[in-house]
Amino acid sequence: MTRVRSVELRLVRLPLVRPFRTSFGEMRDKECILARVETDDAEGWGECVAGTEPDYSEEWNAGAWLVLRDLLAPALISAGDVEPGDVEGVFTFVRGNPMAKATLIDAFLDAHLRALGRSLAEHLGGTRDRVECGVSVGIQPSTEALLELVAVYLGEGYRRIKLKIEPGLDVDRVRAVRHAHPDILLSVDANAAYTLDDAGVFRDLDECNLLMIEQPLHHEDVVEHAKLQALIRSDLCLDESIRSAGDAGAAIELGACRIVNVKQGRVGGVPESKRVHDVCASQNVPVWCGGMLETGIGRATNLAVAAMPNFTLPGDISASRRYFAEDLTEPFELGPHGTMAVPTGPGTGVKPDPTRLEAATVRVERAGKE
Ligand code: NPQ
Ligand code: MG
Repeated sequence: MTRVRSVELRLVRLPLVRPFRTSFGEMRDKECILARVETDDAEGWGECVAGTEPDYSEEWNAGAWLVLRDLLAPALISAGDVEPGDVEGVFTFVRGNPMAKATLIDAFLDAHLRALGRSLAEHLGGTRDRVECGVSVGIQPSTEALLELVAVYLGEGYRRIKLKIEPGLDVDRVRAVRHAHPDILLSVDANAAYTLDDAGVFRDLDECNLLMIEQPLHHEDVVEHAKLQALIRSDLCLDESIRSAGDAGAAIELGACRIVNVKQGRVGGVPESKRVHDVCASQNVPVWCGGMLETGIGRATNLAVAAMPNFTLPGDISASRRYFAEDLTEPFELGPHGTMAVPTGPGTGVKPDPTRLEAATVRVERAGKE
């Protein structure tokens, strides 16, 4: 049991090395909230996966900032002595807002594990010390540019290529990549841009021998995904539609997907991501670790999550240099065979570099006593 003395919120901005375009828009910078939680025993860090606009999800930085500052941080501080298992309960008075909640749930867990000298991966029952890395390739201005970038990433050793698609920029582009690389693990992610009327697109994609098709349809519609899954051979994977272990169990029971993308922030934190992992494992549904172009803080968390045994497919966990000229932590790099080492230090095993953190900071506010 320990008491949270203070919570520091920080909005940071890092330029991306290249723009990242998805079916919902283009990003040139990564902008996110970092929380630093100080307890009686240690400090911990959490990274919020919300973005600058409510597009991927209904949460966004401006809203998450207020939820964190005015509701969640004060509740955590006034809760008195707590353990990691209590924090989700402290936050149930706020409905939804999983990304904001995850920030403090993870930061408190990090502080708790640092005080104990235990790593997050060990705490989660991780069974591997390196994880396989994939890369998510944004929509490119041309097929030629796409082929060039895919070749660069394959040259760096990535084990799986995921292509972002949207209506009109799908079958031809995917075919071209498959033709150039007949044997790679290749998947696509539509970020909810299609409807069941587009089933023909997915029938055509069946010919491309894809590892999976991620979130083709509306973010709230699992029934339609079940209908689409029945029409095609490729495995569907759900991302946006899965916000909890309950959602995962329901989607699997309905036949809406055969693979699940786990993002700790989307499901409300590391503890719920373990529950999603466990539900999927019990149904023999493989999972993999999604990504939100996190800084090194969030990436370290993702690596620990991906060390759990049912994470059997390569994650959207890429090297720091795929995203940023300079990360906030020591850079993460790809090692042999496109794998990355799971941090072994206490908690997430990483902390931001104070100078780079200061340089990236747009805004800071503190809640509670120093
Ligand atoms: C996905 N990630 O799997 C997401 C899309 C994404 C690596 O493809 C801020 C807000 C940053 C939303 C980065 C990848 C984001 C974001 C990526 C969504 O669908
Ligand atoms: Mg996705």
